Amino acid sequence: MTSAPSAPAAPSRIAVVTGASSGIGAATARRLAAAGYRVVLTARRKDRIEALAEEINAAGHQATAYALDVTDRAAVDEFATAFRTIGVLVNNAGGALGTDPVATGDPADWRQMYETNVLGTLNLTQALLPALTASGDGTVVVVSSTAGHATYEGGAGYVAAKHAEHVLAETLRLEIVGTPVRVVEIAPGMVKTDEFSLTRHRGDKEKAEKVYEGVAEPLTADDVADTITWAVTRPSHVNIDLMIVRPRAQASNTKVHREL
Ligand code: 8X3
Repeated sequence: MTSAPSAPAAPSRIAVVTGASSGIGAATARRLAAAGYRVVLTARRKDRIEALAEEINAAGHQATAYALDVTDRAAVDEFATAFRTIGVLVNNAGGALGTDPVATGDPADWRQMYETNVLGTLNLTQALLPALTASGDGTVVVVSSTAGHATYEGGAGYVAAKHAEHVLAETLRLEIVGTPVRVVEIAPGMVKTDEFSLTRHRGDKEKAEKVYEGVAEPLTADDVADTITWAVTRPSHVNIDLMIVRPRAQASNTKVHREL
């Protein structure tokens, strides 16, 4: 006998996606909406998520936009009051700032990366856990990174933050076992998006592009969204603890095949 629903049991189930204004978050919102979720798009950039919600609704799916800074705990708590139950929370908001070594990295960058990646995930997860539990079948997704599983020179503050995010996911899974909530960690490697590398390199396009130089096919945001959607749409009793997802050309954080 098989049981592999590819859509949520109740079509009205809600999926909240953070960092939905671009990249992996936007692609995940599109895919979860197509899978039958009512998607709530959150990000700081209201115009972007409103445009994406319009696009999703025009395609016959359901989406709403809610401007939110995941580091603002009061705003996150206020946001959470809108939900009695939700099916899925995708903690995607975050990113990297700089490639400085530990010896000279700016503590302000480290703080900001910790705030967005780790405390942002903590804020949303704490605020929405009651609604996820009340759904009787909730899923928390943590979009971490391969930087959360091994380090590399210049990774410093980002690697530290992503390791913390990984540990948050693992600890939460231990603590809430027995409740109807799964914790799924998706750890992408090299993904070429419009903004990740550009933000990390503070707007320097040349440096941002060099990251992907000669790599035949880095992952796309949609590749990762596909993986997230697959994990979320497994039968309720199946918990995909962790998936490390890299392009074929990348064997580790530092071993990348480049055709130059
Ligand atoms: C992004 C992957 O290699 O830039 O999370 O750390 S990497």
